[in-house]
Amino acid sequence: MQRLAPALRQDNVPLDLIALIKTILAATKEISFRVSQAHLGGLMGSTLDENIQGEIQKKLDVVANELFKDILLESGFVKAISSEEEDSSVAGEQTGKYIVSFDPLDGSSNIDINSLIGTIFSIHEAPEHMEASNPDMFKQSGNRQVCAGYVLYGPSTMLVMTTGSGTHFYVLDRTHGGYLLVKRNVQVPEDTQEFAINMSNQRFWQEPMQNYINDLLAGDTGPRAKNFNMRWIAAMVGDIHRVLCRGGIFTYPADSRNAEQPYKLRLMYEANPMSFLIEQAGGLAMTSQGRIMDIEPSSIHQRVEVIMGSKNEVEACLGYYK
Ligand code: AFP
Repeated sequence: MQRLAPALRQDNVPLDLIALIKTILAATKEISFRVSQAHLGGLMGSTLDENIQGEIQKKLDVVANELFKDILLESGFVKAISSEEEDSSVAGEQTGKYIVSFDPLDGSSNIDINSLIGTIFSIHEAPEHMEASNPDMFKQSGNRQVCAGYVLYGPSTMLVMTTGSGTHFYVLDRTHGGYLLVKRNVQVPEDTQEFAINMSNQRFWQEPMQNYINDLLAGDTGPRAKNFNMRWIAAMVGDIHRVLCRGGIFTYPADSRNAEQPYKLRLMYEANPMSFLIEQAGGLAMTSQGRIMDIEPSSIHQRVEVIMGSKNEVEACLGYYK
């Protein structure tokens, strides 16, 4: 099995980007260890603080964020970082070539039940002319990502990453301490009989999504003429990993629970990096209005509608919005 750096060199990834990726992965190895020890290390449960999203932070959210932030800012490679757990961007080196957006621990509600969680990251080039303290550097579409990935802290610690030359799977080999390439050029099957959505919000969805899901639920006697299975992990990393492994459609649609905020998932450190991975694996990553990666962001914590996964199923879903 190939080690990470030679695999990246094979894809002609620039050396400074490889160095940044290795820095990110050093943080994930430490987070992986802390996650495995959380019960023993007193890291279960919540803090008393809320993040900018109005969510109570878990102790592990805070630890993972601090680890990620410190290691990235000390590296000298990054001009700024933005995180789900930080109110605004945080300046790094003015000469840093890259900016990194991340969700240090996605799926926080799974922490206390010892279930799937992960770290999601997205890398863009830093605009040279801007000050490191300027959060406008992050207003770049997903199309301009130079690397995106996630690390899933599951039975194996897995890295799934793209630098624009396909989506590849790596596994953390604890015997030598590095990530090894286990699958190159993952392909999402074009068709599927599996969907992922939080069904408890059904009554709040818009009509097209109501109609689409009703037709899936009608099974082989309904208009789709086949039975569908449903899965929901409540951590986008886990749900998207399943879609990359065996196909499926994952959606978090607009809903009317909060009139001011119809979307749940965050563009910069959830939807964009996952879209890059899914598209590089032959899937589609859309809102009901167009490609997620075409969106020009207006703020770091912007939220977005998400419909992604197996190409033919995403197209079938979008057909209900026409
Ligand atoms: P947190 O990491 O803030 O807990 O959120 C996880 C998440 O953004 C995404 O990973 C899940 O798909 C989604 O929320 C789960 O949402 P529900 O609470 O509706 O299940």
